[in-house]
Amino acid sequence: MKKIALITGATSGIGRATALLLAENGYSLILTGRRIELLDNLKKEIEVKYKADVLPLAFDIQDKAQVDSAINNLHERWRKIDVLINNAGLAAGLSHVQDGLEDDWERMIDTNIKGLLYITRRVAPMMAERKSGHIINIGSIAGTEVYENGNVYCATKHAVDALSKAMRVDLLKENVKVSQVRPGMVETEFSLVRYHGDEEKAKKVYDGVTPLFAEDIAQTILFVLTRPAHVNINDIVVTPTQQANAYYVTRNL
Ligand code: NDP
Ligand code: 8X3
Repeated sequence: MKKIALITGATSGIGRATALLLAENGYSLILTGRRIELLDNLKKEIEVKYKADVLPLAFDIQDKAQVDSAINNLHERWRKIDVLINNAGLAAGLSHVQDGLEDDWERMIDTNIKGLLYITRRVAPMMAERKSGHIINIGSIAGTEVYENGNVYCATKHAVDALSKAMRVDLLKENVKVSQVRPGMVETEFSLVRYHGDEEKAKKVYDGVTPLFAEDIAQTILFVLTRPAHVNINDIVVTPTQQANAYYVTRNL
């Protein structure tokens, strides 16, 4: 039987690229995000290209009731989730803490921390019961570094780092692997969302740099997933060659 992977935030960027790569590698997929038309288009693309089964589930991960209904109503054939990729997330705004927008803070905290927890709370018990599973959390280099104006986003990714470590301990006896993949700069919709749709500012982030592409992180996720049963990659950090860490980027300008 094909393995089932649930990927949150599959409508764009890293989640979308991972969906395509896992489909190519024989997985059946539960794909989530809020933009249902993008999920439906991706389902069609995957079915045509890879003949893989796809279940699109549109819901807002910030809303516990929506998460509940999506997971509790899963048909029996989709309940044996082998892989959970906690990818949905965002940065909103870049400003000093004294100038920050509370709505942005709440969206980041509710999505990156609480949303990740809501999904995990519902999927991890099914894995624990079967004594099998693999959870991959998408953290960030901002999960161990703090840069000016990044305050709350960095805090949410520090939380993902802590939760990844905690989940690995708590699920140890259940034979559920927990890994964290922590990217640096990846060109996706990330910067457009961070700058509230300002395309010019978003483009500038990648000026003079060859950034990572979503497919690079998808390949990393596939590597983490395909280690032998006795091997777990706890944590993996990936940056563009032109980025050393959150502070140092060299640009060809
Ligand atoms: P994108 O903006 O391209 O994708 C984000 C995805 O998250 C979308 O599919 C979006 O779907 C989903 N999402 C956001 N909010 C919600 C919500 N409330 N409910 C459900 N789904 C939601 O960005 P990336 O692919 O770059 O981001 C993926 C992850 O990678 C994030 O956790 C991000 O923090 C992390 N990351 C990104 C880096 C980068 O430089 N790009 C670097 C390090 C980490 P929809 O809008 O349809 O709901
Ligand atoms: C995204 C990378 O450096 O913008 O998590 O925080 S960074």
